[in-house]
Amino acid sequence: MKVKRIVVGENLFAKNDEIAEENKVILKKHGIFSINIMGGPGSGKTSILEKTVATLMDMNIACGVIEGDIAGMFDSERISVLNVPVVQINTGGACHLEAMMIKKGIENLPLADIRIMFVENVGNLVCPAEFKLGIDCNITVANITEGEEKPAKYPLMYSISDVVLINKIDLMPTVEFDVDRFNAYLKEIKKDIKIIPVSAKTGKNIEHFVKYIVEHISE
Ligand SMILES: Nc1nc2c(ncn2[C@@H]2O[C@H](COP(=O)(O)OP(=O)(O)OP(=O)(O)O)[C@@H](O)[C@H]2O)c(=O)[nH]1
Ligand SMILES: [Mg+2]
Repeated sequence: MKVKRIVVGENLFAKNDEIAEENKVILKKHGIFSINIMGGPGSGKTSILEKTVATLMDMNIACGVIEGDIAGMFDSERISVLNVPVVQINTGGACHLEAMMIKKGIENLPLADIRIMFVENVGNLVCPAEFKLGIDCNITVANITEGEEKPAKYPLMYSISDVVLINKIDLMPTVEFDVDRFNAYLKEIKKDIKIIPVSAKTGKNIEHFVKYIVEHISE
């Protein structure tokens, strides 16, 4: 008998890519610039988002946020304090967001009222990079307590990122972190990647990230 072969992974990614394209079309139609924030658990994604969204709101640039977590409402509750529309997606076990989840998030945001849509992906340096979402800009949040070799160990996430934020630089005096080595590993993976060292705690250099976003809104 003839054996039928089904490659599940390929089908899964093809369907995901199709929905990602639909997301892109919907966001473009509404003139929304979208940003996918990835990074390891606890790297400071929500903390950076809090500072960045607050600054953008002060500039009268309306934001919406999709929060991705395996479980819990912790991050969406933190963001909702800023008075911006926020949707919490609980993946129920999946270690990443997929295009269909973003589609559902988009359906629950007031698209006519927002200019920038942030997505905080599930804290993970691997899987989020494998699933296209239909988002304009990928950000990886690294932090100095993770060690400087992480770009070399998790190259995919860094290779698909437009910007890397090196967070927690306020801890520099107490943590051993060789910035030059980190940057060198990163540049090996992606020569033209933008690197911004920040501290979400003190707010240092968050304005550089905001500037990058504002410059890209109209593109
Ligand atoms: N010292 C210092 N601590 C920070 C900084 N940014 C975040 N933190 C702390 O790091 C911890 C994790 O921060 P979160 O913003 O929740 O990190 P996250 O990446 O959103 O975490 P998950 O969503 O769980 O993956 C919290 O205790 C923050 O207060 C920083 O710039 N400096
Ligand atoms: Mg978070």
